[in-house]
Amino acid sequence: MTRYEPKEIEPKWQEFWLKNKTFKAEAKPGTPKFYCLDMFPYPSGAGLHVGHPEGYTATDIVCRYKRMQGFNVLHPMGWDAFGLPAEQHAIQTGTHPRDTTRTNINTFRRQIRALGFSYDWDREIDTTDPKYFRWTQWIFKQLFESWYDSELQRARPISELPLPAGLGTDEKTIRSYQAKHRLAYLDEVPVWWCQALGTVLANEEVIDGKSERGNHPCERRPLRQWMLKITAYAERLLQDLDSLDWPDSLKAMQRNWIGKSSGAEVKFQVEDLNESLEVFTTRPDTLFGATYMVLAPEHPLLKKVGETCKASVTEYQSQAASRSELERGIDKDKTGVFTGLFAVNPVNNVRIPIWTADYVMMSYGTGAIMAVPAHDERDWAFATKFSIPIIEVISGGSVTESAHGGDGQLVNSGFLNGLTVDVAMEKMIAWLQEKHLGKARIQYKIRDWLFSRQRYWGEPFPIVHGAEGSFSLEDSELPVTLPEMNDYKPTGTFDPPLAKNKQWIQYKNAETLKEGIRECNTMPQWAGSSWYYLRYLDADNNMAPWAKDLERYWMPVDLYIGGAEHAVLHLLYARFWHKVLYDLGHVSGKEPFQKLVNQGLILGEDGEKMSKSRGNVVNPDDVIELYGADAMRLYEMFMGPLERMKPWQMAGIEGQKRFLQRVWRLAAGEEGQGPSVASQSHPDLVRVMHQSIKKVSEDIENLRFNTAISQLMVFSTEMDKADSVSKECYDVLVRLLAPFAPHIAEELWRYLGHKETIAYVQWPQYDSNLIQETNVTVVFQVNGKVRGEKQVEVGTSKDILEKLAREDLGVQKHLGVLNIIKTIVVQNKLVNFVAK
Ligand code: ANZ
Repeated sequence: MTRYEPKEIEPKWQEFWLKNKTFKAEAKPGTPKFYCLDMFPYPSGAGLHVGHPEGYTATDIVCRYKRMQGFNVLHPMGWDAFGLPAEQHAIQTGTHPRDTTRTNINTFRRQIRALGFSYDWDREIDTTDPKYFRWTQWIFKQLFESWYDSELQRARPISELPLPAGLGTDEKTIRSYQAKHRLAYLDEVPVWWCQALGTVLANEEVIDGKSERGNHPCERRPLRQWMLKITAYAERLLQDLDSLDWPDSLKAMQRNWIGKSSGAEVKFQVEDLNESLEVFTTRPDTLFGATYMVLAPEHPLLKKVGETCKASVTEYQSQAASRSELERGIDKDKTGVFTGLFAVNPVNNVRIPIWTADYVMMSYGTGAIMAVPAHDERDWAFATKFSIPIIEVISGGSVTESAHGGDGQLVNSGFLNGLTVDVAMEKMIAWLQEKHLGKARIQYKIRDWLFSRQRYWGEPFPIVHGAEGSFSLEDSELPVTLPEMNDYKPTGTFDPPLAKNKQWIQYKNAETLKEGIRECNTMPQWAGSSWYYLRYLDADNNMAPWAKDLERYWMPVDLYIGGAEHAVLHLLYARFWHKVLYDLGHVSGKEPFQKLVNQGLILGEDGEKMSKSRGNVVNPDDVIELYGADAMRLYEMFMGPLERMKPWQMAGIEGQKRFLQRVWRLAAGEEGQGPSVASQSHPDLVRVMHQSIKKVSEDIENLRFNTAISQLMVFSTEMDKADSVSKECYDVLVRLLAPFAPHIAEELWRYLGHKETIAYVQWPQYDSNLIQETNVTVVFQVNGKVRGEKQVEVGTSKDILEKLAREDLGVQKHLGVLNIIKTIVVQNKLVNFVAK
């Protein structure tokens, strides 16, 4: 072959790697490991787009580099393949979601392989494969069979849950007590019901009261759902963030989502009813300023509202039900109605009215607040609108004009008067605690994870509902597979599609004689992706989800790259499951992903987000056809810093192709005769070579691929220009290029006379003595402005530098008639004349 023909060499090497299992990874105790993970794709019908290979190329470069550095690298790929589109396609066409999914996976696999990534394909996983989801069900079982011991701060087997004295000993009673404590539990919760999709959606799947997918209206309905007790892990999920090498912005998003607030719980007595009302407040110091209370419209106490106010309260409740919490939270125009009830402020026995208003959410704190209009903006707006008294208790603002949320001294506050906010806070909590009227409380915003979906195409739950309560199936009964159905449509009722299969839902075990009705919901798509990184460790294991020694060897993930859209949910869910597995002794570390990086979005040529409707989607197949996979890989990395958002420009790939052609001509020769080798390179070229090794290595370590590629360009240009180039120089160039453009590198490695794959050839080392430049450019300035420059030998003396500067024509012109009052000389850098 004489010319550079990516179409010939790329498929050839891809086949070679596959056939020889070049990238097969095996645990080698004693050898340093590197586990590098990509966020696995959802294999959509549209196929790969150029955004996918961005992250995959980045990890691939690091993996190939690490292998050449002697690391034992694990680099797997798989498919996050459950999800709505395949099911909707099935509803429309009758094609089984399994078939659609298989077709899509085949397309994705072909496209990914065409980019030459160094995956260990023997570890490929598919979340919809019963061999995989058997273990997703097994993990669900672990959650179901555990409770959280808040004293020991860890999950424990449900059999170890202490039962209260006098509970009774029959199975049904015990099961019903345990049910409330399991990490996976059933609860009647207000959920988002979407009539059009025929399913319940999670909070995060509903935006402004509309489904994220399809933009259909949704409403709040109480429904029995599987919940996972992620709230029990809130503090650990928060604390352990500190130990992770993740972007600060991402950690901040997780912290926000967890939303920790410290404050107090305060008990108010409700007049005429033999009941107390508890509130959560972050400002117990302002208790003397509480002039009314607010119940969320869903608060149970509203059932006790008297006849006079009943009608208006009920009407207000139904109005609030149609609004999302987000909307309710940000609405400036406060609404609400008086309940007719009064409470007594425990600090001064003042009688205050109880209202209901939708700016208070049932899902947070206790669903009720003490309102302090002088110091809380929302309360101020509300009190002003409904003419409720505003009592200042912190000095320093003017509360007739707006709420004063800042610092100050306590006033109008009895035993707190004169104190600062911080001190008053502590003193009030102590006072409440002593009088048994309240106590310090930490509150988190994070909610338990709504874990069931009314869909067909998801993992069935390994759960049966029997006469004595719900129980999980034996490990030997897993996987619970999906029954064949010819109708995937939602039932239109709250029943999931699986409930239509009357035969499947009947469960009876001939051996144990246990019987009941199978759980008909399926798991959300998050389930499979919450632990896939563990299955890669031991993808074919039929006895266990993974072998423990393999987990100990490979985990944690050393580098995880994926899209920023997964900053919160996926990463939080996976961390949560990992911690549960850690508590139960199934994994050895507390956190799954040590270092995480988000790649930036690749935009269309028009600078807009790529989308089918805009018609600006670039298909990798087309790019590879025109320029080859190596050029595409280089281009995606050359576009700009990995984390940055950047527009695609087809013209940019041309440049990469030309660069590769130059390298080809150098190492393969114009006629394919091989490189022209001299016994020694010119010292200048040797220096560039060592500089390149250093720069490219450091840049890869820091994921600065764009500048690494620039350096490779500089190096190849210098080789091109040089009269004599040694064999070593060619060898180094090709090795440095190998992680970025592996196909051409393998091919050229043969031209350079080597027989083995370049994948495991040692990464070149640089000699720091040879990096030093012998010449430097020194700049000459007049009053700080550069007026000239000169190449001089490194270490040229100050005297000579000053002399050279004075001789410089540019300097002379700008000095003119001025008098030099000071001369500053910095060796190897500059000469500056200060002149008047
Ligand atoms: C009295 C008070 C006085 C408050 C004051 C604030 C300022 P974060 O930081 O979000 O935790 N609150 C409590 N539960 C609520 C609910 N379910 N819905 C809406 N608001 C609720 O805020 C906690 C504060 O938000 C609490 O402290 C409470 O108002 C309100 F000068 O109590 B505060």
